[in-house]
Amino acid sequence: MTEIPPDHPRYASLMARERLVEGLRKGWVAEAGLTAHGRGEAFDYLLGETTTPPAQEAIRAAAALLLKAERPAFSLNGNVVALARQEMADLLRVLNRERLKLGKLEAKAEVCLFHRTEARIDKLVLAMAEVEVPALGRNPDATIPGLNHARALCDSRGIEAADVILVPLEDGDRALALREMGKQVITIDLNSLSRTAKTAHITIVDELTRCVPKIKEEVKELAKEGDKTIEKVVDGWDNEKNLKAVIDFLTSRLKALSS
Ligand code: PTJ
Repeated sequence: MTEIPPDHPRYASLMARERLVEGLRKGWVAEAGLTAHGRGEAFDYLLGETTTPPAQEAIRAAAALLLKAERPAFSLNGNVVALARQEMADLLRVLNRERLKLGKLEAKAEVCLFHRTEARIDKLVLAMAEVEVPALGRNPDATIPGLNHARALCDSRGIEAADVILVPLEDGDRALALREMGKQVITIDLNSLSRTAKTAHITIVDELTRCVPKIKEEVKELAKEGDKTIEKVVDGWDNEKNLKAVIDFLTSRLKALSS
């Protein structure tokens, strides 16, 4: 890994790149994952590399839906594991602790890849085991209808059984296929114009590593506030309105910068 000085003004961004390049070397990240990251970075730059007010609302809605769900699942790909496996593990632990208190089933984690190879699945399941998450994905026994074989494979105890699925950095096709299976899809995608962003029930337009700890904090907060608030947040959610608010934020920011 290239040594990045912590006082470099772009330290966080450069470290994220290093984690992905390292992930590619380890066989976690698909080659296309680097391009996907570059696209995300560009949108983050335009948004000011900050969690915008509409993103904060989406984070709260996502936390509420993850608490309300009967059988939530997290879908993990190469980029997500390389960038944020510890953050995802922490979120899963806190969510499951709160769900247990509510008498609900635990959320599952599953490695599910777009550019699927068995070698990558094995390495990513192992990478999650290192942060104490027993991720599914090694023995798929179900498929996501409407997708070609390899990228459709999933586990009947995880993604197939889930009513709510958190799929960060997802491809539009698969997000749609999951929605058509009747699932409520929560995504994290810096591109508010993407098909995934428009397809999901809740789109968090924020950077993955920045927003996952915030989802965790909202899970804790909402669990304290209780069922009524959770219901109210879920029922009041309007994804289209929120995506428009993100675009308004971006437009105002660019206008302010150009004047
Ligand atoms: O590991 P695999 O084989 O499952 O493949 C994973 C990738 C990401 C390569 C695959 O799902 C893919 O091609 O995704 P897309 O269609 O490029 O979509 C990824 C989306 O995530 C893009 O819209 C990016 O803008 C966005 N994105 C990239 N990095 C981040 C991000 N959003 C939030 N945080 C990021 N760090």
